[in-house]
Amino acid sequence: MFKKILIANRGEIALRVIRTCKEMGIKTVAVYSTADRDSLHVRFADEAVCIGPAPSNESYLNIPNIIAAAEITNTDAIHPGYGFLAENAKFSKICEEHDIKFIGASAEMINKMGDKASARATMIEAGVPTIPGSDGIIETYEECLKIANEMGYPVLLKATAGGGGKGMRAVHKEEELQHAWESAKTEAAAAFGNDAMYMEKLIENGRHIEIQVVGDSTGKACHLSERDCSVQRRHQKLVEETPSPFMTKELRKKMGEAAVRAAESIKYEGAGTVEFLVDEDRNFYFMEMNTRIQVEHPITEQVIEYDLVREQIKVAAGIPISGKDYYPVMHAIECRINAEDPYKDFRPSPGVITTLHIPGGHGVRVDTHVYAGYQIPPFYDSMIAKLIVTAQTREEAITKMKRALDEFVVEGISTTIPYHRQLMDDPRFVEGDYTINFMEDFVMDEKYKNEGE
Ligand code: MV4
Repeated sequence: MFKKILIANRGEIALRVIRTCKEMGIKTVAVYSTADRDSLHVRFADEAVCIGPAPSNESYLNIPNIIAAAEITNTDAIHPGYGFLAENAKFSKICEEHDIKFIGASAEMINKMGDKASARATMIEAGVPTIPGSDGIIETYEECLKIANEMGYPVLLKATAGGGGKGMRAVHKEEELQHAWESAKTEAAAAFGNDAMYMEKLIENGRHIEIQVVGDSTGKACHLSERDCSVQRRHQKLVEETPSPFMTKELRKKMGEAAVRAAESIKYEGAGTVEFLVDEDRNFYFMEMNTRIQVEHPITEQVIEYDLVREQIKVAAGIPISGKDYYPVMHAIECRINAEDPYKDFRPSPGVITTLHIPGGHGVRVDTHVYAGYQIPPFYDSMIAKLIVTAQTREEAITKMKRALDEFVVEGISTTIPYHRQLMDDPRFVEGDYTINFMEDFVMDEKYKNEGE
């Protein structure tokens, strides 16, 4: 087993990894930017190394400085958390070259899954259902037009380097195609330096349901059931839950098997997530595979009694998984508490947290790095806490979430707490009747505002 792990991240996920390392008797090294000098991950780790100034490019994305920090501290392994370098093939490779175990996917795996057309081709090969579409990259507009007419509208143009919606255009009729083709290519070129496009049939009113998988160095994989992440806004997830209210026993079995097939076909090692789009008739299609621990991983941990970070570390150390699949025995919901003003188009609201009360009690878990007096730096993402509740049923979980949201006090900045209060009262959410389009006609109601605001 590793003696010392460096956590190449900040915020709640850095703390999350440090906690499991402590429980496993593994020493930890935190790295931090000058903006994070007073962060909890710096205080809770056994050692801490400053890796640069506030901008991520010069600190949390600064590969030479992170490798230097690992070398001077005699680190055996690096945990990248999520975001930053978690799915950076170059970083994964450089770690291996320095004899530091990267607790994540290999460079080859990251490249294969990071290129969306290549990931799709790999899944077709493995027999995992994919959305009908073009046979790989489309070279010219003439070819694009031909494929669209053969397939029939509506279609969706996707950038192969994309993900998270960038370089993606829905096209409902031929007249819109050329403009969509050109603007998607321009956007992809600017965002990724790669304007290669492919095409799929547009699936309307879908749900985003993902399956957690874990694979080991023997080539074996298992699944840990699903998370429903359909409640999102502009590709930012706001709430996740498991089980999905749309799930059936049969669908879970089929999706779980497909996800395991996906992971085993590429000999996936570590924790990963296979994202599916599920249509109104419960057909499911592979969308993307994430080769990292995800923000929403705690809801899975809560309903199956499992520590995903511990499992990531064990697999990275060469310990095989048990091989059995896991099915939820509880219901869990996560609300992302962001420093954003939901009444002002979710505009970021950095600043100092003057007063803080974190909810607690039975079935309540809060993963956070903030404290009263904490200054939220404007440089990084706006998530300040994850509020996770666990109960026997979905109904009880919603009741518990309302109670926990009412206990949650954050003063000095605006947060998404009022949004979550309104969501927990929303008839469509309460009925479990939501798709990825749910937020399009959601309007904030003043009555959920914090008192005194
Ligand atoms: C789709 C789709 C509909 N049809 N593909 C969004 C980003 C990337 N993960 C793929 N995405 C989508 N692909 C086809 N053929 C709809 C989306 C999509 C979406 C998917 C999951 C969660 C939220 C979404 C919001 C808008 C569009």
